[in-house]
Order: sequence, then C-alpha cells, then structure tokens
Amino acid sequence: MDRVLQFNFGYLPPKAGLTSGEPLSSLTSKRRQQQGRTDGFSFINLNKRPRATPDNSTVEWRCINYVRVLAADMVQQANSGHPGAAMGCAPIAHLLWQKVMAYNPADPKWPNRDRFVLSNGHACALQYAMLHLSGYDLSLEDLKKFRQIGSRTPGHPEPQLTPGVEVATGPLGQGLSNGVGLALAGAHMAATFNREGFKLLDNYVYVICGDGCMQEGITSEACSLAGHLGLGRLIVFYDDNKIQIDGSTDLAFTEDVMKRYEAYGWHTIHVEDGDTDLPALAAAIDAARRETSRPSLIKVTTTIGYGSSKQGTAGVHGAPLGHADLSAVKKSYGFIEEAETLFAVPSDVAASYAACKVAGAARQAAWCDLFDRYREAHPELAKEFCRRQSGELPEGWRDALPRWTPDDKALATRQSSQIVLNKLCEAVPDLMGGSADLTPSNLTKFRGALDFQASTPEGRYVRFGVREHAMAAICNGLAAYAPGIIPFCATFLNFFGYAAGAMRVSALSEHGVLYIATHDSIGLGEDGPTHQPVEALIHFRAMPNLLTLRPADANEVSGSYMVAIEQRTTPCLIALSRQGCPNLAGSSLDAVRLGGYVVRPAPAGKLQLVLVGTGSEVSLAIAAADAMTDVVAHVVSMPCTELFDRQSAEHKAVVLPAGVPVLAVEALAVDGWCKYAHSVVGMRSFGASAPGKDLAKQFGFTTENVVAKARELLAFYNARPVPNLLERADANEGLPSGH
Ligand SMILES: Cc1ncc(C[n+]2csc(CCOP(=O)(O)OP(=O)(O)O)c2C)c(N)n1
Ligand SMILES: [Mg+2]
Repeated sequence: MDRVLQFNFGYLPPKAGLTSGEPLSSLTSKRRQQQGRTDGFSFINLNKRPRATPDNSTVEWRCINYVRVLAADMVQQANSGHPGAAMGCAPIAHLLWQKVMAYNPADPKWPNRDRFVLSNGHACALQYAMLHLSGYDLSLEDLKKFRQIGSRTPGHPEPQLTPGVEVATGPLGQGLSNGVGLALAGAHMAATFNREGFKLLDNYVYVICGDGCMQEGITSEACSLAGHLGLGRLIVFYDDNKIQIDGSTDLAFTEDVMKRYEAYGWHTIHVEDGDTDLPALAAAIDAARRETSRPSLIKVTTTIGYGSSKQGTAGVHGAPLGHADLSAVKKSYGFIEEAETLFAVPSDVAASYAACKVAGAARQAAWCDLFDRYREAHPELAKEFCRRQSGELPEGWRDALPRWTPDDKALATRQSSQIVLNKLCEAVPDLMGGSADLTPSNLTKFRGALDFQASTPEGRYVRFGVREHAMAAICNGLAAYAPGIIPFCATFLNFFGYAAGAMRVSALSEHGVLYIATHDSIGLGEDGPTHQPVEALIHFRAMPNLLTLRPADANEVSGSYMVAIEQRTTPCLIALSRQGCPNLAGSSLDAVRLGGYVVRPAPAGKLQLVLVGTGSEVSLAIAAADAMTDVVAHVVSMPCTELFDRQSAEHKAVVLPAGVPVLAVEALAVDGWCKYAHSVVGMRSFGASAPGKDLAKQFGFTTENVVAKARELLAFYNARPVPNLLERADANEGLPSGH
C-alpha cells in the first residue's frame, strides 16, 4: 500500500525502530524525534532532573501517598474513573487541604471560605478523597459508591450532590472559568462589605486544572479577562503532566503556556518537580498568595499516575490500575497491611487529617467573633450581608417592576428590557453582570451602573469583552459564590450558541443566571443570516432546568424578569426583539407565569381557530385574527412553553381547546411546535441579509400570509377530525408533581 494511504488509514507499517503494535501517537512522536524535531517535545523523563527522594515513612508523605491510593481504590471499586491525575495531583491537594485553605468542613457554606475548584473534574476521586479525609459530611461508604446510582460521589463533581463541591466540573475548561467568576465575585463582595478594620471577606480561589483545560478556548477567554481585571486572589495549579487521552500532549499542544499567561497579565511560577518537591510547591503557593494584584498560575510538572507501573502514560488516565498494580503501589509506599484491601485508611493518616476539622471550626469561630463586632459597628451593612448570604430577595422588589398600557409607545422588547433593568437593578443590589461587547445593542447598562474594573471592584457592570462562552461560565462562578449574587449576561440570541456549553452547566448546577438574548429573529434585519437565530430557541427549550422566555411586549418583558428573578435555581433566557412591539391590551406581568394564555379573546360565537405566537409575532397573530372577521379566533401568547407545560389540564384546555385547529407563528425554527399547533408559520431555512420588513415579507411573517395559512389550515380540517394535541399518553411526564 502507498505510504501516504497507509498513514491516512491510521496504520503505520513496521519500520526501523518501530514495533507494529504501538499506537500511532507514539509512532508519530518517535518519527518526529528521528527527524530531529524535538522542539517543545518532552516525554516525561523521570531521570532528567535531580529529584528528591521522599521519606515515605513520615506522616506527611504517608498522607500524600495514601491520598493517591485512596483515589485509585475508588476507581478500582467502581471499575471506572480516572486515577492518573488524581494520583499526580495528590501533593497539591494535600498542601491545600492541610496547610493552605481556609474552610470549615462542618459548614461548607461559611461565607469567607476559600473556594476550591477541580477543573479537571475527571480526577474527582481526588476531591472526594480530600473531602472525606478532612471531615466533610462524606463518608468512606460514600467513597465506596463512587459513580453508582444515587451516590454522593458522581462521575464528575456536582455541587448539589456533594458537600464541599462548589461547581460542576468535567466539561474541560468550565471549572477554571468558574474560578474566574468566583474570584470576581469575591473581589466584588469584599469591596461591597469590607470596612476599615473589618476584613469580612478575604478568601482565595484555588483551581487545579490539566492540559485539557489549558487547551479549551473558554479558559483563554476567561483567563485573559482575569488578567485584565487583576483578580489577585485567583490561584491556578496547572497539572503539567504532558499526557492526555490520545497520548503525549506533544501531539497537539506544544505552546509555552506560561508565556501565554504572562501575556494575559498573570503572575507565573513553575514547580519543576510536583511529585516530590513539597518545599518548592509550598513556596510557590506562598508567593502566589502574596501576589494579590495579579492572578497566579503555578505550573506544576507532575507524573500522571505517579507510583503506578503505568505512570507517565495515557494508560493511567482513565482506567483502574488493576488489583495487582494497586497492591504493588501500596507496598512501594509502605502500606503493607493495607496492600490487599481497598479503603483501609491508616490511623495515622486519618488522625493527621482529623486536625483539619478542628482548625476549620476554630477559624470560623474567629470569623464569627469578627462578624459580631462588625454587626455592632455597621448594623445596616451586617443585615444586608446576612440577607445576601441567605438568598432572600429585598422586600418589595416586585414593586419596582414597571407596567405599561396599550397607549404607551411601542418599544422593541430590548428597550423595555432596559427600562426594567434600570428599575430592578436599583431595587435588587444582588444583580450584577454585563454584555459580551454589545452593550449599546443589548441595552444592559443600567442607570447608575459602575464598571467592575481592577480599580473599582465595587462596580456591578462587567465588561466581558467578546467572550460569550467564558461570560456564561463566569456567571456560573458568580452565582456559585453566594446566593446574594444574581448574575446576568447578554449577547445576541444567536451568539448564545457560543455559550451553550456553560449554559448547560448553569441548568445542571441550578445556577439562576439571567441570559439576556437580544436580536432574537430575522427581525434583526441587515446583519443577515450569520446573526439571525433559527434553531436557537428549540435548543434552549430542550435544555432541562432552563426556562426560555420570549415576551411579546413590555408588560411581558417585566413579567419575564419577574419569573427569572424568582427562579433562583433555574437559569432563564429572555429572548428580546430589535424591532418595535406594540403594547397589547390583554398582556400582563402575571400572565407570563402561565407560560401561555389567551391574550386576545375571540369574539362571540363558537371558537373555530387558535393562533399562537411568541415575542414579536404575537402582534402579527392578533392582526391576522382581527383581519379574519368571518372566523371566530382567539390569540394565545406563549412566552414560555416550559411554563405552559406545567399548567393544569383545565388551563391548557382553555388556551388550546380540543377540536379547534391551532396555527403557530414564530420567526424561528418550526420544529417543536407540533406539540401545540397543527401548522406553523416559521423558519424552515436560514434567514437573509435585508431590512427586517423585507425579510418579514420574504419569509411569510405578514398579516396576509398568516391569514392565508390559517385559511389553509381551516380548509384542511374541514373534512377531517382535529387531533387534540394535549391528549397524549405522556402529557404529564416529567412535570413537577401535582399536575
Ligand atoms: C469539553 C470536554 N471535552 C472532552 C472531554 C473528554 N476528556 C476527559 S479528560 C480528557 C483529557 C484531558 O487531558 P488532561 O487534562 O491532560 O487530563 P489528564 O490526562 O492529565 O488527567 C478529555 C478529552 C471532556 N471531559 N470535556
Ligand atoms: Mg494531562
């Protein structure tokens, strides 16, 4: 076979120095070496640098080594998981939990705790081992159930399931980006509440991440912003083990990460031997903590699966060591009695970690004394601090929501959103956020907003720059910091597609982030199909625990914000128009809670037709119904299909009565509407570049076309029975109980 073809089929023939059984990755690496291409190339070479030989009989090293094997035990027991990075990062974790971090295992939500994020979430056996050993409510039994149904030790960390886990990690890059949000939140809350003589908040954020996180674009976005903002309390350990799933990082990742982070404005330190050089690690952490005007990156060169026979190879990334290897590792560390048993924590190791709980309780007690004095000196601030820790909203916040009448001027819903935000941000100081460089289009800069910058951390308006994915992940970090931060962020609806990876994590982790998505259809006009969302809404509607709201007018905008602020464990996306939407006679704030409601009742007579629309198309549906003077039709506004699904059968039957044909009108993908409508005027292709009014005509969003489609629908069902779309065997499946 031709050699090029052989390569292209992923098969390399035996050649001098190569054995046919080797994976292509190592073969290509060898080939590069043969070709003299050694630039940036470095397989782990344990003999390359002089290494200290740890005294494995000391309690410190017994602790570190037992963390390595406890993590490996969990993976072995589950017969699934990732021992490599967990074993390699044990010295970092040991120092953090025993010597560095301020936390109290008895109160995982203590406001001034240091935050820890394991961005390489696949290594979570390490995090669970540390939480258990240091005294969190996570038992050895929990560790034994690693990755099993109903356990508190899931395959990747999830904050709702495990005490001490701050954010969900696993999708690489999210955790480090959350860390930026946590550090931003910490800086903001410290600037808001600390007073002369009262450092209520001075926590650090510690993140461990791996090669994968460093490769993901989201971390470049987030860390570039962190450098700009000078988030000095963010300390990131980069587990530089030069191995990922495909093999050596040399296959795809040879840049100088340190130089990149220096260019971002970070303080960087390299610990060359993260396997054994504890003093160097401790010194690096100390230097990072003292540098409070820049975030710190500590690149720690480690050996993946340190101690295993497969150490330094991709083979130990994501597979159990096997009983024989695990037993040999334990023996090599001097755990002779424990060698054949899983989860046999030696008493000296347990006793050493038990001190963490005692120290944590003392630390929090001292902080509580400080808070008592703070309360005396600053009673109002102390009250507000407590409110924001509890997650209670300010009393009477709903009174701030503006209301409109049909006589008020028609506004684009992005404009009414600005008016609502102005009022809400005044009434709810918990709200903070910004836009991905579309402030004048998203209209999110609320009245009196101060920018959050390095010199003004008290500011609540964040200039995210054109970094949509990191923006959403940073908002997750803001939400995770304390219940009293309600983050919002904005871009065009279409560009939330860039952020979807992090939005999914908001939904999964129950972070009540507000996603403000303007320019929500072809109605945006001239910017064209690159900017016009089509499939965006069906994507977000299908996302569990995320509400997608598309208000029809200013009152519905106000109502959408009301719902979004109330939903503290559910993120909400509010889709807003660029073009004007008249204020409807039948709309109201409260109606948004119903998800769908009759906004324009039918004239007298037997109902013949239902028109259902969302957002800017509701007024079009009303115009079409008005034009059909010979048809008895009512019009439904459906700002949130997910909320409509949760309503009672009675309400649904009033909105979409049995036996009446339903035509949906929405200038986005038609898919999904078959659940509520018998026919759809929607998008079946990308849009185009032209003035919005011309596009409306071209794609059928005119009164004439809606009337024509409605008549076609009526004719179609003239001689057929109309299927009752609500009568489905699974109609109540997945809805909150009581429905
Ligand atoms: C966004 C995302 N893409 C892919 C994966 C699958 N994945 C899990 S770990 C991993 C390799 C990561 O390499 P590294 O961070 O170096 O981890 P190590 O092998 O050192 O443990 C990949 C691709 C993922 N978890 N998230
Ligand atoms: Mg790696």
